[in-house]
Amino acid sequence: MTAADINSVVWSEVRGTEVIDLHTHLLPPSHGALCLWDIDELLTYHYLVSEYFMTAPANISPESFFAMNKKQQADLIWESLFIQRSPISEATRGVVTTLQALGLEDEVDNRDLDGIRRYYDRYRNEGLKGVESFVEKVYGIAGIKYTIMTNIPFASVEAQHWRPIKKVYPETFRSALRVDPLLAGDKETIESALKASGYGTTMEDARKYLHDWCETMKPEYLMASTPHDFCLAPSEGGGTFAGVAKKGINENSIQSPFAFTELTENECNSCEDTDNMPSIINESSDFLTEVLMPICEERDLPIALKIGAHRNMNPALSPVGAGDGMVAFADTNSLARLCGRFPKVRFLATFLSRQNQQEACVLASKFRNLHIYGCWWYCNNPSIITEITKMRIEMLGSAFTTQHSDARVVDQLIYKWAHSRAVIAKVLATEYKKVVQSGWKLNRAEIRRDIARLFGGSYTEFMGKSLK
Ligand code: HDL
Ligand code: ZN
Repeated sequence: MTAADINSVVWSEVRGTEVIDLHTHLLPPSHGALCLWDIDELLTYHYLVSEYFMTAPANISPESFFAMNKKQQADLIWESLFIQRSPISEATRGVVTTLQALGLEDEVDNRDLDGIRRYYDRYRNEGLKGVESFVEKVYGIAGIKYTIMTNIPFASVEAQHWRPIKKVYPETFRSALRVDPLLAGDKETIESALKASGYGTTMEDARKYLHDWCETMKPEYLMASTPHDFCLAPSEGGGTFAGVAKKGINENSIQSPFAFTELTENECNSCEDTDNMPSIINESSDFLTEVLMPICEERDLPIALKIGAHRNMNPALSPVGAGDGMVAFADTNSLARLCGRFPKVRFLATFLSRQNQQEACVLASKFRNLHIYGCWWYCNNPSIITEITKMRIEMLGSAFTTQHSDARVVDQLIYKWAHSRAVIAKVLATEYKKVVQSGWKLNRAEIRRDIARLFGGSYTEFMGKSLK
């Protein structure tokens, strides 16, 4: 194969491979209003809300904006980011990519937002069947084998679709059981969820709660986004969640003490006030070692950790999640300790900080129970995807998963995958040319095999490899 051959072969193979989307916030049409789709949802994506507020006039406050309905919010965002300015950011360009792929070039050329809305009305007017056929169309355009959802049992608005009657939904949506509140020692959320479901609030109750939800949801994996910082509150005693936020380690459950920084008295006091409790994850907490890890081992269920986000950084923008996400450099040693301490548990991990990406590759090459995936959130931009993918190929070959969409709106699958495929294909072509120049002869079948691994095949192999 010549260099020119490689470009065209890699590009066509990347374009043609069906992907497994390891992480999204999508929910199926059966979940009603929780299934987000159409132009007004696209335009009010929290990334665009944040971008809008960088341009909004002073008399539009977040409060007044969030008091508007979706259509009014979308009108403001369209006018500001698409009419008064060119849509050159990743999230605005994504809307253009999506609309073009849906065949709306005339409406886009005419900047005809209401014309675009009329396109979507055609699906809406067919009710559930219309939404299902729209979702099917998007999966086809985006080349999706299946997406993995983010299912949160603590959110009653979602739990109602699982219990008492589990809604039927297609195999193209797989579940992932999100346990953030449990790891962050968010005792109010935990206790109210446990009590609301008729459980007590001991560790044993938590185990039963999690086992039962695993039976209900049959998740591909458990998941939690954890902030970058770990700290160890002085031990306080107590065995229920009431103590989790304050509790130190349970000496019986920790064989080798982790490196930790002792919280000072006043810092620890702040832990008691859940409103101001820092988003800490107590890596030595009883919950982690006595509830979460045992369940992952017992059920041979991997856990996906998304590391490095500070939540609620700007509460004014938080109603749609736009206030989240200070990118914090995380201590990857905590992940190393978890992988080393629980060798039978398989960990999937992705970091929010660009600065953590190289360490993540090193960890993945040291721990066979660790799989690195995706370019998460603020890393999900062409410039960063390029850098991360190149680094991962250099260090991990094809034993990782290049991308996940993190989509919240079904239509976003189109642009998030189209943009990523283009960037990843470019990086791959360069890497293949290097190996050909080094004297390795390649054929299309081998390139197709490697690309299938990078877009979900390595994940499937990792998930199929029990370490118990
Ligand atoms: O924690 C997460 O899964 C993040 O992806 C957040 O949901 C974030 O708000 C997001 O949507 N990023 O793309
Ligand atoms: Zn996410």
